[in-house]
Amino acid sequence: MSAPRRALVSVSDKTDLVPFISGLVELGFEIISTGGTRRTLHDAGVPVMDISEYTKFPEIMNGRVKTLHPKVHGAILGRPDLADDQAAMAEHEIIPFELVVCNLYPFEETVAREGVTVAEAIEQIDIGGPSMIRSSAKNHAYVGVVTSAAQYDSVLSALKAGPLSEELRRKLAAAAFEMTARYDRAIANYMAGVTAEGDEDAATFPQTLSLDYERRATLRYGENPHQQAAFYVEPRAGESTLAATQQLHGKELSYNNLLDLDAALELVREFTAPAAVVLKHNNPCGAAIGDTLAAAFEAAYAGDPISAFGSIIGFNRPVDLATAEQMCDPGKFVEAIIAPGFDDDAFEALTTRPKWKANVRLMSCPALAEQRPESLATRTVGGGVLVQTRDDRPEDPAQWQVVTERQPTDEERTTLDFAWKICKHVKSNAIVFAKQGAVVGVGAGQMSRLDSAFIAAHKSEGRAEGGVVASDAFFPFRDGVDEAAKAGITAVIQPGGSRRDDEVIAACNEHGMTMIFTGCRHFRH
Ligand code: 93A
Repeated sequence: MSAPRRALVSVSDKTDLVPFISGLVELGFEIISTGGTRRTLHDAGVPVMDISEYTKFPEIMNGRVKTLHPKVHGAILGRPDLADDQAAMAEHEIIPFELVVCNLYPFEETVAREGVTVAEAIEQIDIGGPSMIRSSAKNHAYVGVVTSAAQYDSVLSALKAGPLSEELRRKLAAAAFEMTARYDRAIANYMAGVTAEGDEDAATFPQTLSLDYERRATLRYGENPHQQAAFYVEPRAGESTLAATQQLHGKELSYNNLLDLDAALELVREFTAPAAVVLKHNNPCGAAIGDTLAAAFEAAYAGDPISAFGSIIGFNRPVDLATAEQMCDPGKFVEAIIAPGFDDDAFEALTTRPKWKANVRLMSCPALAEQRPESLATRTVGGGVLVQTRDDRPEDPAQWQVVTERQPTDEERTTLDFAWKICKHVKSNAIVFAKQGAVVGVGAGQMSRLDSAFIAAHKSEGRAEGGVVASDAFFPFRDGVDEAAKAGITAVIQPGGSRRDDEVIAACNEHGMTMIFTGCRHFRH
């Protein structure tokens, strides 16, 4: 008589377990389980044998040792068609498992909870489960290993058609090793945090940096059509991140779209008043706040309508019909829009009226206004990764210093504050001209601050009269300020800290300008 078909089942997360295991029983499987799993199955009327009945060894130490037994691992690792293994199995009354169903103690969920002690966390480190999973995955030539409820349906239907194929067993094994690797990475990260207590550097920057991201999508191409690309996301990405954003409509997102959408998201949530930002190549070419979203959009798009053609738009309020109508204007072309949501009539307008209606990507991020969860910003360099904390220190205008003879007017102060927020999101050297809550000229990514000032002045096309300028880092010479004065700018905001601050302050006083030092630089390389 051939050995019975056996499945070993030991799961912490019992979601969808009963129908799956009932299906196995119908196919003739005998089920062997650990304490809690056995109880769940037994209570649901599924015939099941306790693991200790098979091992003849009780679960001990409050469950710390329940499956760590040679009769369990022999039954998983044995190769029934090998003479040596066969002899060992016969001698020790080991019956092979065809299937192992196991998921692990919820370690990550536990340490994510507020106020969890180290002892509680340690108790949630599963030892027996990963051992069984790794044994099964190693011996996948004979054993199918199921590590997630998401696999139950496909495994059961495959089994209904016959024994699991080599290909499926291999896929399940790969998924199993992926899972245990992540599980151990989470434990290692937690332990590194525990041992680093009091050592701020080590607490922020773990000894080993694991980029444990999941592939969300392969993209049509990268920055250019000859480059391949994919989008990976953190499994626990926060609600306010690009990863949590839903595409409601439009063409497939490109690599560059994703970059610009992220930049739009980060920029627009700087504002509490209704705001619109217009992004091109990762820099804002327009941005504005207004009494209404439609007014903000109109002013933002008007900042640089030529550059705005084919742009990515970000809003910090759900898009309403009035704003959508503005965007549908025949002279405008929008690639993608990100907002906390879209009113029904606005959605209808954007997806039926403009020429670009079929393609425009509509992205919804309901939690857009919330701060991005604390995380590190990474960037690759040849052979390595640079890591820094985000440039998200809250600004405190109470600490800003007016360094000129003239104090800013209320209107100037509001626009200086606005321009300073924009400036932080512009590639260095960044110069932003703004007026009445709207950007009128941006000089981005130049190798000299003066060139950025020239460009901002050129872009403002005479509209900077009475406006303000923000500079992401100090003016090293007075020339940048002189250039702004020529364009009609009356107020300046910048970090200060140059050896020639005196020269720059004197220039402002000469021009009758007012200037604020923020004491905080916002380079963006
Ligand atoms: O404490 S353990 O590391 N020791 C073990 O021998 C062991 N065997 C299975 N944890 C162990 N398990 C885990 O118990 C499984 O990975 C599963 O998550 C859980 C199922 O326990 P129960 O069936 O009692 O609910």
